[in-house]
Amino acid sequence: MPIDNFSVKQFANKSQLFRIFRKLQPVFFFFAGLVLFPQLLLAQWHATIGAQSQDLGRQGLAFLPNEIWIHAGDSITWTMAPAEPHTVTFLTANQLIPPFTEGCPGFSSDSATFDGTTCATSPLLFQGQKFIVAFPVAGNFKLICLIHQNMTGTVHVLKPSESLPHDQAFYDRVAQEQSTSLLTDQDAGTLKHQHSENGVSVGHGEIIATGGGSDSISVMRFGDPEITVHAGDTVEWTNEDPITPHTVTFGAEPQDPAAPSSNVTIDVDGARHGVLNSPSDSVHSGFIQVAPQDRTGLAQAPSGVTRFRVRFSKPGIYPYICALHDVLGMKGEVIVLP
Ligand SMILES: [Cu+2]
Repeated sequence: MPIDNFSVKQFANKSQLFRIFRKLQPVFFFFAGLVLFPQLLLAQWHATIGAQSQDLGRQGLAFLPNEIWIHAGDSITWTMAPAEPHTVTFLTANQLIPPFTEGCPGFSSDSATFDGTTCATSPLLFQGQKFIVAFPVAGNFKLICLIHQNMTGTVHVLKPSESLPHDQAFYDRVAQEQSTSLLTDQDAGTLKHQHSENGVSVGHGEIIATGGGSDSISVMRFGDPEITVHAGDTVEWTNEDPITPHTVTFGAEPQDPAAPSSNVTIDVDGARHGVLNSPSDSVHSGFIQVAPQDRTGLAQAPSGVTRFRVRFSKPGIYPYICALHDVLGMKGEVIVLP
């Protein structure tokens, strides 16, 4: 047989083999994948973070659902719904809750594994972003958001031999129900307290417990966004949200929103106080916020600074914002008549 002929035949055989291999390639890679990455066999669960009203003013600060039962080896993908940022964070037992700027410490970029021995947290997640956590071992793990207190949940990781109580369709339904109930809750949007004359409420909210943790709803709005007073009057802002800090900020936005500006003084009752002489002046309340909830066995928390007062000495129109939530539309205006 001429050598050329042989090569042609061999080539023909080879190309036939190659065609078969190409056809079987996806199957081959699938099985090779299972051998190399057995977690491909394991379930992927889905949950949502947060809910919001169309005007962004009402924020459901919650994991939806906030309690899920899965098998060891499964993973959960959380997807961000709202404009308000959140984190997906699992700390180790007794770990102090770190500031969200530090992570736990550090952040995992888009996925993490949590077995209870080393903490895991996403960075700040924004609308549309996803974060995946794999749970290789059985256990009951608390889920928190580093930014929002009272936004907690539980992941129950069972052994593969144990049966799961619910399927994904159940969780989708619960998430939808929890979201709707947060966004339509009537109490959260109602004025709860009597205000002094020229009083403006700063946000409202509520904490709602479920068997797996707590959700909360925050209305990121000034109760009376436009108020008219006279020169010489003082307006008093009171934060009525059980968790969320807010600010009352006139003029320049500070670098650090937590601290009041240097022209703020403290009244005898602990409220902060500023004076504005012209609409072009700046004054910033810093965070006004209720004290965190107390727990038996721990030192009580000091009373929170919930009030900010500003005296307007000259007529004019004084726009202001909450430096934390102006992107959600939390803005107001004081009209000062002569
Ligand atoms: Cu705010």
